[in-house]
Amino acid sequence: MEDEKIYVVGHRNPDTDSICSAIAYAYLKNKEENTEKYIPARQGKINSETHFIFKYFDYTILPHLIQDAEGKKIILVDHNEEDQSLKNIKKADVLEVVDHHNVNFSLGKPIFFLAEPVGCTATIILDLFKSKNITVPKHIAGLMVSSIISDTLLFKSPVTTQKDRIAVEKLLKIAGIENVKEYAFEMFSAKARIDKKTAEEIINCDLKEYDFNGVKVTIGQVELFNLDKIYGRKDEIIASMKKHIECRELKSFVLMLTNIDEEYSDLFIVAKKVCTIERIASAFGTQPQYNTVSNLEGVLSRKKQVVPPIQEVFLKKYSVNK
Ligand SMILES: [Mn+2]
Repeated sequence: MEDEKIYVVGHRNPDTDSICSAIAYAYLKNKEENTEKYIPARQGKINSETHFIFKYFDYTILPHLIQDAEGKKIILVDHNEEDQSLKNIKKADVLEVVDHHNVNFSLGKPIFFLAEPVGCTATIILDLFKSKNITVPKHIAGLMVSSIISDTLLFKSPVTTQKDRIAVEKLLKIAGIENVKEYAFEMFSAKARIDKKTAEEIINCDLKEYDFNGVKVTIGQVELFNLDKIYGRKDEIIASMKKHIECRELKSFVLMLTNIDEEYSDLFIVAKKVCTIERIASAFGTQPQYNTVSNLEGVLSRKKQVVPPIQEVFLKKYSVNK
């Protein structure tokens, strides 16, 4: 009998870690079980940073595009929340989860669930390669090290742990990258080039949906070397964000504009109600100016520095109303 396919997939609007960890983990599982049934998959287009990485390592096989999980065997990497996962994920057979995010997951059976508070899924996967005694090939090491560089912003982000640094050191050698700073700069530049992108592409590049006690909010992030060009297109971007919350029936859209050079973020915020914009700004102890919160110094991580304060204000709102 032919082996049934098992799809390894990262989150919606996939970033580099979601794409590359799916590839790396599917590779590991196939080697371990001497099979080809594990298929790297993705939930959408790869971004310009991931595109650069594929080209750099001469990797040409895009993960298989899937959208509906119904009836499929699935392994989740780099996410575990239903809101960030495939359509009908509850109707799938989820076999494993390997992730580095907040755990928000329930299933009616025991599974292999590995979550570690490190900067990147690829860091966890490297451990698994080691524990199973499987060699990391050069191109996989390249994809994995790129994931860690991307998720930790080359160690600038507060999500970075010592384990991520050690993993990068090991993987750089296998991947044959000599100058990590230069390589990271090229990677980030590929992502930061927004000239040729439409407003819709810019806002969709890296966004995640959250359900804060019934309030659906999307939080996106654009990483840039300076924010001038994005402010030059502010009207267009705000319009596109408004359209997005209408289409997906969200309460609000927060877009982090992260200056990775000077290490701060501004926020563009749109919401159905002005008071919601104010509430979100209040999470950062400030008032919004024309849909904008400026100069959040040192704020680089959505997961650690933006999601928790916003979540807190929505929880507060609910406890007051109840
Ligand atoms: Mn990740």
